[in-house]
Amino acid sequence: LQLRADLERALVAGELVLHYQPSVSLVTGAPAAPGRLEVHGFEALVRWQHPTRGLLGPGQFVPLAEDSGLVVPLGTWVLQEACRAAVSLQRAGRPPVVMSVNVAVAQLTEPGFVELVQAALADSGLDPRLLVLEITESAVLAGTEVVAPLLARLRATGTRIAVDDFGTGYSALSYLRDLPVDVLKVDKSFVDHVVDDAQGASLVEAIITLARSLDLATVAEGVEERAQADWLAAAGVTYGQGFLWSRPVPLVEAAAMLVPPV
Ligand code: G
Ligand code: G
Ligand code: MN
Ligand code: NA
Repeated sequence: LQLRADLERALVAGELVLHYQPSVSLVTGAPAAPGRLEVHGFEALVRWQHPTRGLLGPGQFVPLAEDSGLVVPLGTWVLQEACRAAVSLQRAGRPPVVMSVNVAVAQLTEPGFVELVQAALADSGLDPRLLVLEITESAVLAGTEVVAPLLARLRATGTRIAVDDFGTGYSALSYLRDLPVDVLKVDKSFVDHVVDDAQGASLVEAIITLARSLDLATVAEGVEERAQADWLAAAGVTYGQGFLWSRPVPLVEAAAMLVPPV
């Protein structure tokens, strides 16, 4: 496939870029200054600045990268770049925020991944506690016995672990008890129905109760409407992320969301 060779070249040529989508605190109440978001952190989301096709979203090439194994070097670049970006924000005088990075299962299970994370932290100087590694629920379910010890080793380095797309894996939930994780990212498909649908609301309430009992933070994904945000805040979801607050944006725009240097 042409795109595969293209993607290999793009990695080397520096055509991949990261955009950053903020998550905001839903629990601390006090709104930031008018027009400002109370940013808890950013999720790094990869894009491909293709020479002829324009800016491609991850949906257009991440699945291909997963099929071809290129997701491993791609993911390495994303991890390193996101750590550097987080540190560059701090060096520019911004308050420290959490940086979340999506990790494909092929990356996680590649020998040396834990060391790679440690090196990315050491090389950038990022505080490990500010790095969140997002693993999809389906990846977790695909191999709990392999994944659990890896997550434990990652967590021992000080990073946090989030279960992405939570609720879409139709899991028995028992895996959560055995997994060293910190955050549940409630999938948009649930968030979409909290306001207008009693059963949808019940589902999210159940997830929140579960998260509380396991001492996990929650992030509601894909929040698009104020009414959803209000419902989620009242229900006790910890953080929100979605177009209501911001789309994923380039680093300069992400920096501008944080309190400027004094
Ligand atoms: O940015 P967007 O909403 O189009 O992202 C679509 C999907 O691509 C999401 O599921 C997201 O997790 C995934 N994705 C974005 N960036 C990365 C990345 O750097 N690595 C991996 N493995 N997936 C990513
Ligand atoms: O699967 P993951 O959570 O990593 O993917 C995040 C994806 O969801 C990104 O591609 C991002 O662009 C998209 N996204 C984030 N917020 C919203 C939203 O409010 N609405 C929609 N439709 N997509 C969103
Ligand atoms: Mn994610
Ligand atoms: Na998700």
